[in-house]
Amino acid sequence: MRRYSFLHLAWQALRGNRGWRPAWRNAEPTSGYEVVIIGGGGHGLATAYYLAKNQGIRNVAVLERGAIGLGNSGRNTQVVRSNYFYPQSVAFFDHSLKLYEGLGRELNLNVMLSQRGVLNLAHSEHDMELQRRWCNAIRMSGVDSEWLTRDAIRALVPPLNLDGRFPVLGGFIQRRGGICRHDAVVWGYARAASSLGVDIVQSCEVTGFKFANGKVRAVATSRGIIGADKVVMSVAGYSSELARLAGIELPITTMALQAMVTEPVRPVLNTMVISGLVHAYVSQSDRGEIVIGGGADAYPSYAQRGGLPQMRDVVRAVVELFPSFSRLKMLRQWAGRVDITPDTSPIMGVTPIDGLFINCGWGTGGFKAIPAGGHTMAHTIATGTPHPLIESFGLDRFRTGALIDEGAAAGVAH
Ligand code: FAD
Ligand code: PYC
Repeated sequence: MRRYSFLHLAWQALRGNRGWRPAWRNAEPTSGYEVVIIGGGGHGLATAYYLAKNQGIRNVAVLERGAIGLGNSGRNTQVVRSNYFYPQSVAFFDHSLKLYEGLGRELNLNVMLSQRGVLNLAHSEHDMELQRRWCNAIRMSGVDSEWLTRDAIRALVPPLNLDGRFPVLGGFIQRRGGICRHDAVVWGYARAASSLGVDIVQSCEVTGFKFANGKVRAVATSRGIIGADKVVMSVAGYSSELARLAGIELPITTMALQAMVTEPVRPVLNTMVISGLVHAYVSQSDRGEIVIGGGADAYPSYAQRGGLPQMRDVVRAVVELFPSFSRLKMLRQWAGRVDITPDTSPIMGVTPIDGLFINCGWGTGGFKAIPAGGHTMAHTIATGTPHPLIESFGLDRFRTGALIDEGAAAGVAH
């Protein structure tokens, strides 16, 4: 991999930028691999990278049915944070945030991490009570979280209307939380994995599995049969459909989650603000656009577009909270298919089939988990034993009942 550096940038500029090489190899599939990863989103690519780098397993293919990063990993609103409720979740997501903090250097690509803080608003005494408990729970797990008074919030977020239909009584902030450029994360992992020998195979859809003696042997794809000692499913909203081809029923519901951006304006908002009551959140992108999102559309769907009622509700809530934003023109709206579990926590680890692993159930919040998801899944695949940080997130919890109900901390409603 040619390292990106200031000198290299200057040299390319002098040559009229004609010397850039593709950042990763667009590989042709071979007849077989030690590990096949299905899904070229952030999780699949990060898993490939850590398999190659940390576990020394380089005979790996990432099979992507379209182009890498065009699923949810390229459609999210880029929020990173580790302010979950239960200790297992805080430990996992803070591991991810710490990896994000060093990711630009690790991948030699600027992932534009901006730790501008993630602020949750409390609109009633009930909200205040629950959010204080949540804020304390995060602190008791050893992660930063800070209670803010109304006045502190007023100073931090000048355009926020604290006295409107949804009065703001207080809130809590994770100052290490923020925004990170989603495409750069995908491209960075793809480039680094490819340089370590991983084959990234695009336009290659997995359509079935081949098993022998209870063990996975190969995957059937739109480009033929590809052998594999181990296979990982990292396909987000398609997880239940793909797992069904392997005879596994997943407790996943797929829904559309949408987001939108306004025209760019000068800097007015330097914090990511989220309101669980009205199910809406906003941040300002580096380009100046106001990025707006809310909860998932309230019905199962595989359509990669959102419905008008949800869009209308989210915009209505945002202009109540930020009246000046009502003057902005909306530029774009889009949606992704999100994979939602009953307890709003991910599913990571082994499956009942020898050699078949799973990474899914990220719902509305798996972008922030990409580094830790890849890191812990690589360990799990290499050793056959779940990494300690993901032991509680196994598929078997839906049989044992040991659920980790992160519904309230999942960021947006679903
Ligand atoms: P994806 O990126 O979706 O990748 C899965 C890939 O699998 C896709 O590229 C797909 O084409 C491929 N695939 C599917 N089936 C097959 C097959 N049969 N064969 C081969 N390939 C296949 N999370 C946050 O943490 N913060 C946020 O602010 C945030 N905001 C969001 C906003 C929106 C609008 C959306 C939609 C999601 C948001 N998320 C957020 C969630 C986050 O984007 C996802 O949880 C995360 O990107 C999932 O990554 P992934 O790699 O598992 O899935
Ligand atoms: O998981 O933090 C999150 C999130 C914010 C917006 C969408 N998901």
